[in-house]
Amino acid sequence: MALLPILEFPDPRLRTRAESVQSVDARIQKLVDDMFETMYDAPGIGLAASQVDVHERVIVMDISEDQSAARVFINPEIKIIDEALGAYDEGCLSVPGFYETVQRPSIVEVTALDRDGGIFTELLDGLTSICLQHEIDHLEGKLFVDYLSPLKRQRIRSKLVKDQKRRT
Ligand code: QAP
Ligand code: CO
Repeated sequence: MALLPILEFPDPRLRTRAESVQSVDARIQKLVDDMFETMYDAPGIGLAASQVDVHERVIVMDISEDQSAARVFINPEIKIIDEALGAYDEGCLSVPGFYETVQRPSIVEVTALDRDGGIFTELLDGLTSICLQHEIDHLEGKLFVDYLSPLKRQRIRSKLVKDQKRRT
């Protein structure tokens, strides 16, 4: 297993639209395992392959506190079941140190492939639903800061660029 470097906003590579996975083979399974290691190390609750500069439709998630609820979504498709929006203070490993309220539909149905390539359909609510929608946005090149006002987004951008310059 390997820790993968995480791209940070405003890196333009985060704007890439990810391609569908054609076959869930050993290469994809290794990517999934490396993504879990990277997410748990951070620590985070969700990670899209786009964030580690792999532009394929792979997401890992674990919203538990003890690494007991690992989930994999490959080529996820969601259907909004309830249009009612819920607000959640979202963060992102690609936007470290910032949490802002975002509104999204609360209940979705997802169809995806698992780590073995098996297809499943599941109704999701709560944080799992919010997190999956956030991660699917990554696969489209979209970030949670895109839902904020231009002023807030610019402030976050400036602070992160400054941090990134300090580190290099
Ligand atoms: C996405 O985000 C998410 O700023 C997953 O300094 C989060 O795992 C979706 C993290 C909340 C919905 C609600 C963020 C770690 C982790 C940071 C994460 C940080 C260290 C974020
Ligand atoms: Co994110």
